[in-house]
Amino acid sequence: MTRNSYKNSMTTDNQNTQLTDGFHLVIDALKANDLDTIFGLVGIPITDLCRLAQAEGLRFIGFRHEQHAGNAAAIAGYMTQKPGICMTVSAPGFLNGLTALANATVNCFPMILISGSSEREIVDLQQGDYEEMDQLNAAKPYCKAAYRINHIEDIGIGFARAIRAAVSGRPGGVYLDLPAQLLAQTMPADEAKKSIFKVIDPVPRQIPAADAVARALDVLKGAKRPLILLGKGAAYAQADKEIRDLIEKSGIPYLPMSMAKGLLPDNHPQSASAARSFVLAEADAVMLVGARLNWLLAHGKGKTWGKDPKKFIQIDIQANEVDSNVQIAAPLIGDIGSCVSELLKGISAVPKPSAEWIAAITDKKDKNTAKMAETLAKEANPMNFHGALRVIRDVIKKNPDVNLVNEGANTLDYCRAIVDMYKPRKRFDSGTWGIMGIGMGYAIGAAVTSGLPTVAVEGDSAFGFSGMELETVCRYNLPITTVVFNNNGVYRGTDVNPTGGADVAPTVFVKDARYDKMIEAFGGVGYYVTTPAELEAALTEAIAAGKPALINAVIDETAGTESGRLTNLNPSTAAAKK
Ligand code: ADP
Ligand code: TPW
Repeated sequence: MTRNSYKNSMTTDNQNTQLTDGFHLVIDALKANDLDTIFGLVGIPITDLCRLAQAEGLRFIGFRHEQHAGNAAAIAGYMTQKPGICMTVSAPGFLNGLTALANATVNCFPMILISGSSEREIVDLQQGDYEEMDQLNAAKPYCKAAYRINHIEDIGIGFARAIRAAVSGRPGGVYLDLPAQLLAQTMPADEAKKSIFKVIDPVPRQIPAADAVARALDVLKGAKRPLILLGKGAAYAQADKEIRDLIEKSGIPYLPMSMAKGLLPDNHPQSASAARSFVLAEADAVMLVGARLNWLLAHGKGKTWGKDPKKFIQIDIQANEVDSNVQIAAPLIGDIGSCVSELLKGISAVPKPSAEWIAAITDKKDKNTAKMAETLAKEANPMNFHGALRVIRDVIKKNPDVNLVNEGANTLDYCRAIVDMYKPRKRFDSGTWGIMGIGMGYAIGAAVTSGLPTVAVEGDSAFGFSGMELETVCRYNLPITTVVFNNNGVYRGTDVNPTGGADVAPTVFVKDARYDKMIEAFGGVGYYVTTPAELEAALTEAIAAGKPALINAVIDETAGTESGRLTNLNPSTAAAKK
């Protein structure tokens, strides 16, 4: 198909029947469901599909590597509750996108990875086709659902299944396999029109059972030291007002997980973030709202959770999440908006948390906040993580609409703790896997979806995973400022090769790398800063300009720790040589 033929591709056959084809119906199915943006990378067999998408008014954002296109789609899905769309070529393109699909599924973000695929007859007999791969079966273990559309008549239904699977219940990644032949198939246009439809109520409300609501309220009534824990499921649910009402009407202190920061502003008086260890250890009843008791919460047991047994209430849409690690006293299964609304009806009967509990938390918060303020106020030279993050905290406070993307080890851990968020769904980070490489993909997805300035705070190692997408940022002239915390290596830049050989140590990079020059190669603005004052000036200017920029922030290469706050997860053995 050539460029000029798109508009006229409704061809006529001998009987003058208008025909349409798979290319058009795929685009029609996306449009019918308001899926207006494709993040992808072209090649056989999807190049014409992507061209057609653009010709038909969809936005096509082309990437340099499929993993980042997939990450952009995933974060778009998280922000909108509509599946983000990623489109790739077969075998290698599909596999590059698969990491993002798996990551989306693990994080409960809705997305659809659509990949073209080669001739099934040849693939199934392993006869050596171009980019041969059994993609459907390769995808299955790593996503929520995987489908292939074999016949043009099924395109409408195929998309409906993919959309529903992605967004209903616990959201996740869906793989949709489109064989090259499908795109070329034709059918009468009038019949085709009837086969495409808008999915009705793709995210149905799931109302919790009354007895489960009563059980949850009973646990709260019996609690002396209650705590609410907000996870990214709570942010995703877009029940912001209900959640705020529940917290404020109950008076219960709350802790946001990383991506739930900003659901209520981090300076809210009931936030217990500055007393995190204290409240986790001391609370006697904990209500989880869209948060799993996985490694990020020490599996709900052990030292983190203190000596005395806790009663957990768990609000989640996924029934078998309950009891994953410890017994849940009151499971509340349904969508968060509905569950919280039901709880609100009975919340006035729940006694307010005791004055002692609130006073103990306030005392701890005040002490920890004062300690942190002291650390942040120190003018370290060379600049360290704290000096740089103090500035980022202040700039974000002045620009609360900014999307903040964050990855790295120390860069992630300190930024999460230091930089306050003021609005929901503004913080996007390494999430459930602690994955590196989401930086530019999430930043592009967030900037394209919201149209708002986006700041990516990146460890230098973390940035390297997706750094080539700076060209994408510049090509689409996106309002993204990337701040690279450059300390010359993975974690730190100080390791030495114990043999004295020419190779540097496994964690070490080129010293004083000029990441700021990379963006200049594509027409963006590069800044090189070595002090908090320079960082503040550069970041303020870059956000106001709303244009692609990269700030190379030189950080003391001795600052930080191995694996950030996860040092203890590195295996060690008594047999290791000292
Ligand atoms: P965090 O990492 O912030 O602790 P998790 O990703 O572990 O959060 O947990 C998110 C949880 O939220 C998942 O168990 C998921 O099933 C749940 N969830 C997602 N969306 C909804 C929703 N709309 N209603 C109820 N639960 C939801
Ligand atoms: C896909 C392992 C965890 S954190 C990290 C790596 C490589 C980089 C830390 O260095 P950085 O940060 O970014 O310079 P900082 O602030 O400490 O200086 N591959 C993948 N995911 C993970 N998590 C890793 C490797 C890792």
